[in-house]
Amino acid sequence: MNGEPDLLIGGTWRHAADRGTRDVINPANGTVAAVVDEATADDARDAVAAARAAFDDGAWRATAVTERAELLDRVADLLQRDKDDLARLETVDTGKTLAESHIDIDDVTSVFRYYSRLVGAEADRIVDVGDPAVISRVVREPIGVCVLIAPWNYPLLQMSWKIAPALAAGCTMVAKPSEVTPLSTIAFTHLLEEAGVPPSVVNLVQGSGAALGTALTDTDDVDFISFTGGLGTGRTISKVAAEHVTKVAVELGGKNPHIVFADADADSAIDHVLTGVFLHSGQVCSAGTRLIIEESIADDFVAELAGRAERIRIGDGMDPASETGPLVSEQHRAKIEEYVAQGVSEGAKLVTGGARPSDPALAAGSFYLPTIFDRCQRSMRIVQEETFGPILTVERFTTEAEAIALGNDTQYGLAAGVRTSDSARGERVVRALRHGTVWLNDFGYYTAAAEWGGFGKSGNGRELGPTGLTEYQEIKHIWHNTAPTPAGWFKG
Ligand code: TXE
Repeated sequence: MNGEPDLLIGGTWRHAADRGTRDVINPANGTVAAVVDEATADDARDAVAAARAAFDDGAWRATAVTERAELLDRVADLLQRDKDDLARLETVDTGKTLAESHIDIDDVTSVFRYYSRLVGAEADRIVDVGDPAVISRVVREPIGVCVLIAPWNYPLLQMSWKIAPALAAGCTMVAKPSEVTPLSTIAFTHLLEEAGVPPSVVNLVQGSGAALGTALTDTDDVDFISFTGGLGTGRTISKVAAEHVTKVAVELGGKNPHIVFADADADSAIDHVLTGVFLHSGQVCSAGTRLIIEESIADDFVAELAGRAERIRIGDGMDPASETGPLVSEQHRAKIEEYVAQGVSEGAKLVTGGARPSDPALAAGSFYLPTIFDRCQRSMRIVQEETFGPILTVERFTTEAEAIALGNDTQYGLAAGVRTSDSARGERVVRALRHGTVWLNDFGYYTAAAEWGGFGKSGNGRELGPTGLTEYQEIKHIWHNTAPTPAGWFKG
């Protein structure tokens, strides 16, 4: 960063082979926040080769589980020691408020603590095969070399969901943060070294997915690819990996319904719908971007919501007065503007927003107003496609069956919210929704101990929870005959 080498390959920090760099932009004001090394495809190939050699060498994967668990705890301690610095980097890079970034670093810490405890408690499974001479057991072993590709909305958090279980399992890895937001991951990789991660176990490259993707994924040297990002990229990676029969886990975002029945607690419903969609300016894979509301309360609810949306304080994430920051980049704002124009042309009713803020103090940043479209139809692109910005669409229903049908009417299936004071109905609707996480009378919360991932085109595989560790493991059945005798099948 800023002249220091940023690529960690084979235990050595180095610059890009062609000395290429990238300006990392602070989206709150358009200034250059840092200049980082931009890896070449050859750098990425070197990183994969280093991870391969470190795995095949066997020393890391043979470390005692207790040793790896202690290492994860040391990482967690260092994260807390450097929390303020890491949070500042995250805010400068993504635009999110400093308060959110602090929460992110605490969440990253809890992921390391969780996998430390979980891997330390793992036990082999003994299988009774009906022969007292045979000890049959099922053990878990590291899957091998992992490529970990993260997006820009929760840069360190998303990366931690991959690195923590990969280390816990005994894998080696190449991490690639988003080229838009690499700063926290670079700083964090230094912490991993400080915590005692052996050379070549974690390798770090940053650069554009288009330039590095082939080197990272189109190879027999990688055993597992964990990717979080857009649907199109997830498809590309899955196709390439299929050629090599490489295991892939992909988390590809969502178009998440928030269903509000007329009997829901109004105050918390309005508050959670607002937070669910406008937190981090909507750049959240589980953002509740589709309000699906019972017709009888819809007019009043939307009017109240619009008033609250207009009072959200937008500004530089470093300013403690800001409640939400800018979009991650000018390019991303352009995409949001296209979606808003599309919504208008499709006939949705623009209730509020739909523009950049008029405050001249925000003119240099990629800010956009919280936007609400009422009277939306399920066929509209703004209802079906992940906009990944501060856009809420409103659809109305009159029956429970209709609410469920609307909630499931998406190619995605990452998350959903249901709000009702009728708990029997709440349970019925929760079970009927085809989404990976469903909140009943709450929204947005998660824990390191529970699985995260999607149905449908939100992806394959799960992160977090016990399954988030299993993804990084191969399962081996060991059959040990302690008193061998001839099988006696062939008589000659
Ligand atoms: O994602 P990309 P983008 C959604 C959201 C957003 C859209 C596009 O709707 O508007 O995706 O965002 C790397 N081989 N989500 O374009 O390109 C890339 O460098 C290997 C949802 O930023 O998918 C980055 O590190 N890697 C989401 C990562 O993939 C490749 C979070 C994600 O970038 C690659 C972010 C390739 N061929 C966006 N091409 C979520 N699920 O939360 C790109 N990359």
